[in-house]
Amino acid sequence: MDQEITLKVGGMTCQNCVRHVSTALRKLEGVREVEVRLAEGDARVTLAAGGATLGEMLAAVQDAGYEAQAV
Ligand SMILES: [Cu+2]
Repeated sequence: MDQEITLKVGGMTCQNCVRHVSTALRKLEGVREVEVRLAEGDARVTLAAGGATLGEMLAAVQDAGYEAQAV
């Protein structure tokens, strides 16, 4: 079953940032869908069972140069 996970993302200032964060998350195992919202400063990830861990998602966003934390 798919899971919906929301991450708080800090440091995004424009649509390029949104794209960087989306791309980083989409590369992860089991990620089906990513919706990053600039105004809200969050990312909603739809994840297949057995996919990436929360830690991997946070690390991916941080490696892309943004702050991330679990909600
Ligand atoms: Cu930007």
